[in-house]
Amino acid sequence: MELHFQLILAFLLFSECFVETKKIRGLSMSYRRLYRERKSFLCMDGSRLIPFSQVNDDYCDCADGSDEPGTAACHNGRFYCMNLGFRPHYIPSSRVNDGICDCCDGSDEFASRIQCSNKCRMLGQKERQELEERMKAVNEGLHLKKQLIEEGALIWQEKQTQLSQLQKVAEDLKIKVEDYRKRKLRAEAEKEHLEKAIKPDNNSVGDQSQWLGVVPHDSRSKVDKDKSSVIRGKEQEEKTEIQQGQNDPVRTPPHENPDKLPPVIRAAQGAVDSAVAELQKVEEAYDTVQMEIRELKEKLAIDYGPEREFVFLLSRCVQMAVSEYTYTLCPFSQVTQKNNVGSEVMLGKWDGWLGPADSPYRQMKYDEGEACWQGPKRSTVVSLVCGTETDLRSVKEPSKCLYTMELQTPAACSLNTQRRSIHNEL
Ligand SMILES: [Ca+2]
Ligand SMILES: [Ca+2]
Repeated sequence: MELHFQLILAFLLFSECFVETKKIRGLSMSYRRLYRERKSFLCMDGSRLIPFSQVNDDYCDCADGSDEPGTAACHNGRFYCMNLGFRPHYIPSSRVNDGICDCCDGSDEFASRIQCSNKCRMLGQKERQELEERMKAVNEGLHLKKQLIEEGALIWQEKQTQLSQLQKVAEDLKIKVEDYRKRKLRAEAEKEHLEKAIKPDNNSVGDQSQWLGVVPHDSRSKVDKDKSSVIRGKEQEEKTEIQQGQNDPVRTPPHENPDKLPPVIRAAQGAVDSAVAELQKVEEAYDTVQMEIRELKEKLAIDYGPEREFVFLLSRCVQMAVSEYTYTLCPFSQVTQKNNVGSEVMLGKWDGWLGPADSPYRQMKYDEGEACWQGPKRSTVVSLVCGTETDLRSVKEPSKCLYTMELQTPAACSLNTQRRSIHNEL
């Protein structure tokens, strides 16, 4: 009796299994509960209720194809490859029994004229090996990243020191500028004083009258005319003097020759000229230093990542040759393209990070490059990927005037990249 019961049970289980295999073919585990044998089946999109016998009966009943997960009856259906040992995935159900092995476990060709061998284990092994290698690379990258962070800290320190040195130089130059301005004013006052002292009156028109109005307009340096307003004021006076001189027939000298100036005035003029030249020199130096300070401050204001892991890139430019062009990326500065005859085109200046909110350091944007012929200004997007070297991996021009680059660097490695790469595989 008991044996008989067991036989019945075994038969029931077997038949259920048989029914199950037929019914649930092409379904993932999570979907199976929706296909439990009942009287009727509700299409996934809720559009129709059909008798359960019409599930996988090789006739498409549901508009969304959900009644035929295991056959090719619905054009929009999908078949689930279990692929044990590898990655499960869906294929369009039109590929079921089409004579081509699509699932690595061969399950899509269950009633086919061809025999598919199960390649899942082999594929899985290969993939695990690749993944392991990639993990190793990420770990190595993370190790290298630490060194780059240290290198970056030194560069950062250097820039800070450079800034305070430049600021000190600027302060000194500022004092010098003031000092040289005063010197110039003194020289001018001295000259004026001398001029007044030996200026002849109208009654004694002699040789000396020739130098009047000959304030060497042309011999004075250009700078003198352009620089401070003080000088401009003086020049105005002098010009007036010249005009007065010119209007007075007695005083107009025959030739404007500075050599005819009394030596003492000539010397005073020389002193003014050299004071002007010296002032110009220190003013130029001051402007240059100020510009360097501005540029340095701009560099120091850039976001170099939570651990300043990208600072080291300030001292690196990377290159890649693609057909007749050489592309150069100087991170946080600019991107250029040089052709084989040496002419260079700017593909963009550093604009900022472009990555998504959760990982902003995955992309850089360089824009405002040279304009294309009859087109927009060139721009470049650089994607950063984890690698054991800091180098360009690819350069492309996906659309006109827009360039994309892939920069691999250990600085882009993170535990997240590690997780992401695993996630992508599974
Ligand atoms: Ca059907
Ligand atoms: Ca197939």
